[in-house]
Amino acid sequence: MTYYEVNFDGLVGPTHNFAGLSYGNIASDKSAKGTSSPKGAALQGLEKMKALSNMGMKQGVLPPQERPHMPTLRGLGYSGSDRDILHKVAEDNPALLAGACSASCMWVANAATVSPRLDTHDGRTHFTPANLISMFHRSIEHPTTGRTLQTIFADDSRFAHHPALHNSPHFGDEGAANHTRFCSDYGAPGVEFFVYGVEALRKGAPGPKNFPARQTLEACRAVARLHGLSDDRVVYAQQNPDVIDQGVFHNDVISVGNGRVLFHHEKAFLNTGALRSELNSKLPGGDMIFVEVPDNRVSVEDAVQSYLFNSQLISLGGYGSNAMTLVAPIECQENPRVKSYLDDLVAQEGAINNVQFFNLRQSMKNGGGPACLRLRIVLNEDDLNNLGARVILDDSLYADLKDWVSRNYRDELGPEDIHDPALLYEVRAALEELTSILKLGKLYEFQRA
Ligand code: SUG
Repeated sequence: MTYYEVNFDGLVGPTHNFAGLSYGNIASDKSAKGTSSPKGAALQGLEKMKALSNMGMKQGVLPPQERPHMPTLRGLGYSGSDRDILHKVAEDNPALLAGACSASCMWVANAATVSPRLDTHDGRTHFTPANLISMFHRSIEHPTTGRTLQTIFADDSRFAHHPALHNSPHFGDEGAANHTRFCSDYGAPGVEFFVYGVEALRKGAPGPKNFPARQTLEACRAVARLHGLSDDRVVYAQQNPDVIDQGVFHNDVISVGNGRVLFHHEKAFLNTGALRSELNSKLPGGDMIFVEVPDNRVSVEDAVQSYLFNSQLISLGGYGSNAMTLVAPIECQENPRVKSYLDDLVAQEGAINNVQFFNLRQSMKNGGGPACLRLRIVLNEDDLNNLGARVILDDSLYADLKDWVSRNYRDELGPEDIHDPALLYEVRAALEELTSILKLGKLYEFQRA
């Protein structure tokens, strides 16, 4: 049976805005209080999905969440009508309202960690939604994320769903942004690679000094245990704390992997030599290929500015052909040092022999590049035929979603606009329609009330 790596992209939600909510994420900080374009953002994301689908990739879509999130505000003690609550929170604590309004669930690389059945103890594909405990606005995502994944991957003979890890900073988990699976074929057992920022329960363990380490070793180990991965096919590696302090808040800002290839910056990890030999010794059926980008060609600053490593690394024409394509943000084409490095990389005709640039500026302004927008899930034909919703992109779904965005999204959203109760009603009407386009049933709390 053929297995595919399916990219599920987060559909950008109607409240996409620039609130400067993520400490340690330089782009989010720089864009704070600017005016966003929710419609532009959603269409940019859809164009990337369509382009990948046209390239022959299997492409899925994950729905946005209800924002502002009224259950969060009610849970924090606000009461009355939705309109009263929004008015009161805007007056009391605009930062809280901004957190409850963020469309951050679009970055589905942080939605969950997924281990394909080829790697797990019970032959099912396992999902653990990320608790995203480091940032308030993201910590409210996981209950809906879990429900969404359970709705789509509903067949419990194929799929196993775990709740998010403990709500404690010691178990800070940011999902697939810090997890990569290497394999010699998507349908063969692989080695799962977990990258953490700090070992939280060990006093004096190395970690960043300025910005938060969002992922802990304890969280990585817990996910591996829950998914039933065997120790001889898991590798844990620590991110270099210095790069976290330079704005690398997730490992997918400094490295990306696919198949047997790890494309990474020279300074990405704390102990590169050790992780290389461990990956090589644990990868079933083959050797790894490391493509290391030297600091004297692309500095960490350039990597963070251009999001070179937040590219998707994809195998066109299925796994096996060595030709991999890098799906990169347009900022990489505009940065002369990154562009020159990429020109040389492609000219070498090594593991990565093609680069395609995409305009995702709306997402990029909040620190979300091509790889942040996608969650990779290895599925076979039977899995694809047994999904619980209409989420695989084809021409007709693309047309429906484009039409839905064009009719329901605002062209612009300024910092004050999120105080407008009309936005909540627009979002709900849009999501109601979306659940019927995607055949998701009553996914959202407001539909169940
Ligand atoms: O968690 N930005 C997101 C970006 C996530 C990127 N994901 C990956 N690297 N996989 C974050 O920092 C900014 C929202 C704001 O400032 O309005 C934000 O949440």
